[in-house]
Amino acid sequence: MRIAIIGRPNVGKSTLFNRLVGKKIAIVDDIAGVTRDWRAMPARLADLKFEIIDTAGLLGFEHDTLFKQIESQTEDVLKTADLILFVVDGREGLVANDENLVRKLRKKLQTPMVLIANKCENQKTIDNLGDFYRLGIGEPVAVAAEHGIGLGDLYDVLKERSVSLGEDQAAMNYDDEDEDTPFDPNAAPEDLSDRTLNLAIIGRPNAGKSTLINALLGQNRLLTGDMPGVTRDAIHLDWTYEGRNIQLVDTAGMRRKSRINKRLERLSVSDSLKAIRYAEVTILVLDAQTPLEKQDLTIAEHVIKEGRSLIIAVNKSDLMKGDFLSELRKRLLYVLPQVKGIPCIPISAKNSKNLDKLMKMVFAQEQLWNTRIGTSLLNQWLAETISHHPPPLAGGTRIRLKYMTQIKTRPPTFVLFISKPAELLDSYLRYLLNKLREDFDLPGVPIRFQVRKGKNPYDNKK
Ligand SMILES: Nc1nc2c(ncn2[C@@H]2O[C@H](COP(=O)(O)OP(=O)(O)OP(=O)(O)O)[C@@H](O)[C@H]2O)c(=O)[nH]1
Ligand SMILES: [Mg+2]
Repeated sequence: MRIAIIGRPNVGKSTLFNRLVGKKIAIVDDIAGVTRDWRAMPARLADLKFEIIDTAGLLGFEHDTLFKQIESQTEDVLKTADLILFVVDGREGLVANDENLVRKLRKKLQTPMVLIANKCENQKTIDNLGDFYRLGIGEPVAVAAEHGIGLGDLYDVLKERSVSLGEDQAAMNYDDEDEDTPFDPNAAPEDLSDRTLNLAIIGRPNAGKSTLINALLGQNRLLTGDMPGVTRDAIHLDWTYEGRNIQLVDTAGMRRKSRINKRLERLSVSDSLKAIRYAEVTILVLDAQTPLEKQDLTIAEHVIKEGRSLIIAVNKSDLMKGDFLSELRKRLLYVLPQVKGIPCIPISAKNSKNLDKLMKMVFAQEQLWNTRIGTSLLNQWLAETISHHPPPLAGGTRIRLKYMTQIKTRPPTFVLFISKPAELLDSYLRYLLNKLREDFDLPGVPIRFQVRKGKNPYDNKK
């Protein structure tokens, strides 16, 4: 069963959505019009499982340039719903826009509606709900989403509706990731084709992130616009590309911290940061007209620190003339020296240009991110590398690098056992890392190096 939440701005739709999903997914703030793009998530109420859709508040935005887009996208998703929860503000009472909205919806859809009166934490509010019958969509279910009040009554209504829909309660998938088998660096490369790839699209405001996702999906799913800050919530979208399941994540553009003074923008940015943490591959979208500004680098550094795979898409290349790319690639080596070989691809989201190439790169980087290097090969390499370029002396004695092994992938992580970790110079470690990247062909992959004191832990002889 697919259930959509709808209503005027600021009646508490996203709060109800979060309550039913059981997590604080949607950004909630006490001003009208926070939510813009709609989103769907698995939800449950006791034993009832369903999909819940949060939508932007309609009406009251007549002058907003985004409003036409919001309206048409909301309409698209409402057509796919089995049931609509029409939310009103019980405390405020019936207002004209509630009636206008019901009328508008009724003209377009026959979908059954349930009336939800939110913000009913007081008995007095509940006693005054009489007016809402005038909406002609039945008895209001009194709830207070913020406090979890009235969910029992909501359950009864939904249960009844789900029975009348003939719904079988097939469990919706909650994606509980990751088996905890011990890591084996000598195992064969993992087959990734059955995994869902989590791909986050990140960047500064107005770089064209949402436009890019719309182009990939081939539909107008996300709001776009020629002003910064269009996207607010990170939006997860299921997509299949060349047989591969992908979860695309659109994120709010991230500005410099010092420029952010509104609570709402802070919430949006922290949602974007969270999306990066859970992503496997990230596409950093740059605006070709102003590429690699300080903020772009801050975002890229964050991705690298989180160990996510990074690809740079230079967007709006349709506005550029000549070879703007080689200069950019040169600069990239110099401004992000910690990861050599980050792929950098010119695209035009607006004209759907070069997107296949971009996706090819996504899969290639994902594969590299999952690289395993067998232990004996790695130690052979270590011995050779050391003999070509020995580590520096520390206090007159040579530091001995004893053994190296990979302890995980995603990102590739290596442990180096050495006689005196504190004395190994960063510059030598950087040398090893770059050499490893070169010799094992790992361009653009974040690689982690841990240094530990000790002998080869697998060598029991001594
Ligand atoms: N010329 C040109 N314009 C583009 C391209 N991609 C996006 N745009 C325009 O750039 C503006 C911003 O696009 P969005 O997709 O809304 O940008 P965003 O990165 O999602 O922005 P926020 O959600 O505010 O962070 C819109 O006016 C787009 O039409 C492109 O490839 N070429
Ligand atoms: Mg956007």
